[in-house]
Amino acid sequence: MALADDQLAHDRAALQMINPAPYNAEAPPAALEGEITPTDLHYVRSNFAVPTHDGTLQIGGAVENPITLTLDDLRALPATERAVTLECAGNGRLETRPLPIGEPWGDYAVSTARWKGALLHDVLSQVHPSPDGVDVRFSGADAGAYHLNPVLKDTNKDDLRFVRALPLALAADPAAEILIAYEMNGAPLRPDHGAPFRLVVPHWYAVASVKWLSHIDVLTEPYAGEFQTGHYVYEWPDREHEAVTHMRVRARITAPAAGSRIEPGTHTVRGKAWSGTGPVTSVEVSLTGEGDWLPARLDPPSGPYHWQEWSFDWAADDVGRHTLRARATDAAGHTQPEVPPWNRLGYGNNAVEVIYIDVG
Ligand SMILES: Nc1nc2c(c(=O)[nH]1)N[C@H]1C(S)=C(S)[C@@H](COP(=O)(O)O)O[C@H]1N2
Ligand SMILES: [Mo]
Repeated sequence: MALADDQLAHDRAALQMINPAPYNAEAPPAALEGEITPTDLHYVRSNFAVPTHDGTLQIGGAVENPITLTLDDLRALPATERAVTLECAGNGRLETRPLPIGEPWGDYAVSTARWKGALLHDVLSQVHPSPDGVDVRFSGADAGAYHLNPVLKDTNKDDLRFVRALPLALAADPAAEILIAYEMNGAPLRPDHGAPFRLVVPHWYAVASVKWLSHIDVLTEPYAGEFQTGHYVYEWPDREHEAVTHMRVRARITAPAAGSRIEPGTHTVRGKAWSGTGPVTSVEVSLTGEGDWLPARLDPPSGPYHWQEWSFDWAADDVGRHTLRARATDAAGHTQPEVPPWNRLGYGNNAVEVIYIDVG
């Protein structure tokens, strides 16, 4: 117990804690600098305390051949390793107006790690899902009291489990490369990131990537539950609600640091851009408010599921305060809006980032 606490304290030391229990923390700015975020700097989002896990994964429901797998069984399957950008759907909530309820994430609930594991496809093909299968349900080992609305205490629930589902057609698709991951950046998963194994669903907001995975069940009816149809839904004021699925296109500026002071001269503005409906095809920079958008250099993707680097040489010769904006567009034609449409729970805020830099 003491050992586990020491490990958790060590793992959490470099993060910006926003809630101690359940533990939620943003990444520091350095997490976005490299191509891969070191594990110590990867953001953490958990709805419940880190659970104990019995080390098994039970796969059943509407299947011909239910099985129970251990970590060793998963390791014995062909391994796939992919760099995957995970972003919380609530990232950017703090800039949403009016401010919604929910964890007050700034803009650092996003990180990229190398995840290694077995393909979900390979595991599902061992159990032979029923042709009537519709959804696949993934249960975490974590459960507890859940504050549906911290203001209205009477909406609390005493005992909820973290459960999510994906359509069977997606879950069983080998091309989707959904992983049951047991390694992160070359080491066994740490407790905050879902040890001993978790789902990693590329391109989706990270709520789909169920940590501490304990059960997988094929369902013949669409799944409904708190984390699927209660939360993680875009509640638009003026149109049908929609499920939170793919990450929206987004660019971040990583250098120069927002609010910093730099010497006059030419500086390279750098950043990252990603999209769940990507790849990103262009990033543009604006040096004014209303006005021209100038093309930035965009590195080609070095893998299918992670952020791309971009840069722009800025002749910052004039002393004074300057504004910088960066806007990404993806292959599906999606572009970042200045002001995304508001939704009640504050998901998917991919507004164009605005920073200022003082020159001189
Ligand atoms: N079992 C379980 N899985 C979970 C969650 C959770 O609370 N419980 N949170 C989800 C959410 S909302 C996010 S953003 C990601 C965060 O993954 P990370 O903590 O490894 O960054 O885990 C997802 N998987
Ligand atoms: Mo999230």
